[in-house]
Amino acid sequence: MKIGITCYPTYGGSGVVATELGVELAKKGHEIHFISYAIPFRLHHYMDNIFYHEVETSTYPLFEFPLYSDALAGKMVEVMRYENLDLIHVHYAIPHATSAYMAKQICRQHQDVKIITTLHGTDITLIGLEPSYIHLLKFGIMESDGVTAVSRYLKEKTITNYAIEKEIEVIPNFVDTELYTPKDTPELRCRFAPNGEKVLIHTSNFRTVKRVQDTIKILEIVKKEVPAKLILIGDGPDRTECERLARELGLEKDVIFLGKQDALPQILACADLFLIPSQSESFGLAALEAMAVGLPVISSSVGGLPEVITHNHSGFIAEIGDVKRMAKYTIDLLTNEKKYSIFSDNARATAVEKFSTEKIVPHYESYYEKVLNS
Ligand code: GMT
Repeated sequence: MKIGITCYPTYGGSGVVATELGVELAKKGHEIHFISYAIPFRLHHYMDNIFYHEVETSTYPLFEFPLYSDALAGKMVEVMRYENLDLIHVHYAIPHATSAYMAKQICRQHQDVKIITTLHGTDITLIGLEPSYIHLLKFGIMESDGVTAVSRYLKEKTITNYAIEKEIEVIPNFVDTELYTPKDTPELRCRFAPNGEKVLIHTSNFRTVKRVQDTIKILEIVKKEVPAKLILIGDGPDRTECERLARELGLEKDVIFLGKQDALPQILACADLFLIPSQSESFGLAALEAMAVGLPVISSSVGGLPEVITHNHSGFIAEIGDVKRMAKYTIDLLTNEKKYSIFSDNARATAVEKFSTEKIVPHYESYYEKVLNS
């Protein structure tokens, strides 16, 4: 198939999923055309059936705001026509689904390019509900030839929030379980925890919805019983506040801010436990990547997280903001070697058996076939 993929290319789960899906589909022989404003940040390797088409917006002074969705639609038209695409798969509905709709209409006399929209999270739970976007979001979904959601939770939210009567296929996110694999990395671990401390870890874009401050509050409680360090990977609006909180609690030596990192699989592999105390999370790809390297997860009970983490099996789930309980679960796992090892094995097994690339990518392929034949 000739497949166009549009996503946000920056740090974020939807861009990761879109990029890794494109690369996996290319490995299977499909021709992939990424259409975005920058090269997706996880698109590292050259393959001769992967192409990148950059969307350029005009800087004409009359346009106080860049006309991105129009420029994107224009680029989609070019790629649809000249590369003869079978379908365009857009990740994150706003504004990608409506741009794709516009491009499809422009090309419709000569070709019938199918549009598939994957809903990822805040496109449905937050931004799409804003009055400026709600009508466009609903239209974009209704006019897509196929719609997928990354969790059952997100599918239900879409149906209830927007009163949409549309078939939505749930295709969960996936992880490369060969890249994200348990590894013994004593040297790296020693740099973070030189005195044999336990290592907690969290990765995110440091937006308020992630409640990163809670991870620091959890460390504060855990440290009273177990010597521990906390690694924070990523960057974003709440980082400064997190750094301030770590200083205020006297934990500046124990909370290690690494910023954005490419070596995520290696760094994850030298930790003991992953924390994800989010306010809202449609799936929690970051937790899945951690589980793949064998880290049990302590999470909040929101959104799609319980579809990824099984309470008392691959981790523990607590109410949003209940840092005391999350800390208690953390201490429980860190002080019980046998239990820890069972949870770690369960976490890895869940990633391999339910969410591996090999399990999920064929699901997308068969969904594409279904939409193309419909
Ligand atoms: O929805 C967002 O704000 C951003 C989006 C992203 O691009 O990272 O995150 C969502 O998509 C991820 C990939 O499907 C999911 O793993 C995240 O849970 C989801 N984030 C939220 O629901 C807050």
